[in-house]
Amino acid sequence: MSSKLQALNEWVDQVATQTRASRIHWCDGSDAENERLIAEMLDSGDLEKLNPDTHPDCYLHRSDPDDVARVEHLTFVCTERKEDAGPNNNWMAPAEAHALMNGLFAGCMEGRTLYVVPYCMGPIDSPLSRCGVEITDSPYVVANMRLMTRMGSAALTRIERDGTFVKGLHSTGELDPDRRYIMHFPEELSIQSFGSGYGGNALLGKKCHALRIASYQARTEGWLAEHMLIVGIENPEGEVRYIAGAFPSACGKTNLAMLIPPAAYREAGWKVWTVGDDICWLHPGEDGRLWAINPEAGFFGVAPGTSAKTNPNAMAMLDRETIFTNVAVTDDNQPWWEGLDDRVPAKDWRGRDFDPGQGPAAHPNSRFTVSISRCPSYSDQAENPDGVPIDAILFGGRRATLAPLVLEAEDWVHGVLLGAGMASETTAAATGQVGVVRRDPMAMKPFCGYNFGDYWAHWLDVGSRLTRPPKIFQVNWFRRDAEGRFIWPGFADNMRVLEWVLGRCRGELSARETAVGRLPEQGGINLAGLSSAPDMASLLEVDHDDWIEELQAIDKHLSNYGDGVPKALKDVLGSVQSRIRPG
Ligand code: SAT
Ligand code: MN
Repeated sequence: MSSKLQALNEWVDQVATQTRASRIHWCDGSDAENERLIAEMLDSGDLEKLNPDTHPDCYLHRSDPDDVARVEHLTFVCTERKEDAGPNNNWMAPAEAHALMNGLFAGCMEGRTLYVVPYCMGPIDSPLSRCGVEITDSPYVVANMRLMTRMGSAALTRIERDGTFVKGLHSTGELDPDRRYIMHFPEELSIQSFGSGYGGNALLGKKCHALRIASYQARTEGWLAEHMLIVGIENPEGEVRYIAGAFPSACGKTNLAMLIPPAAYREAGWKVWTVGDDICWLHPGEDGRLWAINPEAGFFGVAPGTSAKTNPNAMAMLDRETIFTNVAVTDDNQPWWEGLDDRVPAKDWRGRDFDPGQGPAAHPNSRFTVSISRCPSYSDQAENPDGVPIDAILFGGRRATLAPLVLEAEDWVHGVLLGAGMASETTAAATGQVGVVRRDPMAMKPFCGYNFGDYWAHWLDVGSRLTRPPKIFQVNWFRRDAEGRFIWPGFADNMRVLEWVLGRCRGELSARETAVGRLPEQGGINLAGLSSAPDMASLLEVDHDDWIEELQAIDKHLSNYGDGVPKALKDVLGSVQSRIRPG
């Protein structure tokens, strides 16, 4: 097979020659193709079948133990000018990066099949969608891309029509951490990834295309590619309003995206609809609003902590047609992870007999891959080619102190400052130390394909073109008390904060003005039905001394990004600083 697009055929031929691939397979995305691939992976040991009675069509993949998370220190943005990549990215000159990658890819597919994976990010018929082709030698990547994107013949037809696509070249190589690189060439709309089979490093449609390359492309085309969930909230009158929310990896985006409201809300008629859990492309519409699509078609969610209590919708979709990566298994071969229930697993994520002395049974970054259409709260608007209109944007982090439960920005520019100043404790989604507070602007620190200074200027530019911009809020579900316990119950109860947010958007609720932004009035957050009232005074406190330090730290952080940082952002910071007094 080949395509009607000459440029695509030539690229595939060139890669096949370079990598000396033994076979070429053009993926059509069909069930028959998937079944064949799964059978091959069961044979090769890439996959194990899970209990077919409890989990039909579910499989377990065990990664190389050194290949279980994104590798930010080996991820590069290769622009001609170093300033264009910015201090937020590792940079390498394109010529140097190409020379390095050419050396790694030479002959790397000898004896292997080269899969050509055409995919579309976003609904196939949406003008907001963009396509790519991933060449990979990993059947695991093919099976995951089939769940995570619109993959196969329909995407290829669109690519042939568009005449353009993002080129992604991937090989697992030898899975040697010393021969591992994830390279982005935004000016060429191309990605090259070698030496890892892990999600964010290898499923190139996700972070590599839909965030790093797309954010760069979005800047030139006047839209935003963001690390955000998209959720629709239906009120008792049947009106649905949409919220987009940026949170760093492993901070509960998936749980929030498929939240089931607390009983008191459900009884009153509130519903939550899932549009996306990780990535959001935002386009200014002709009506002056911001319209969002989810470029993905599936979830690559964190397994540990997912349970009937924290995310019942996820549990309902994970019992069939799911690929699990690095989870543990019970003695009757069901997938298991910490926080699921009180069973004791038989084998850990590495396939060893479970021994609590050797650490957690499931890897802390173990994942499930499942089609979004299996989600019980899947929104009927998720396939709308126009996207959904966004009323509110949330910027959230994981912060034990300082950041209140919710804080509303005064306007778009102040909201962009809240996003730019975001900080969060690190998680297991990336290799490195866990639990250290780091600045993670718009939760895009690992994913913005260009200089943050230019990125914030672009945010301001997009805002200036909106006559009905969404309101922007900062949220923090993770505040802790003196004993280190979470103060806010989180999960389903985050609905209470969303209700306040939407009440503000509709202009129905008043707010308390503070030096750093608008907070709920006393009693403003609906606590009906909670068995014990959380300490709202602590959750909504604004400690001036802490904030003075925080604003100084934000000032310093902004100045790391040089001359491109918009003056308007520094002016708002200055005006917040001038309002706040010690004590
Ligand atoms: O980077 S992944 O897509 O593998 C997951 C994440 O970190 O959000
Ligand atoms: Mn993510």
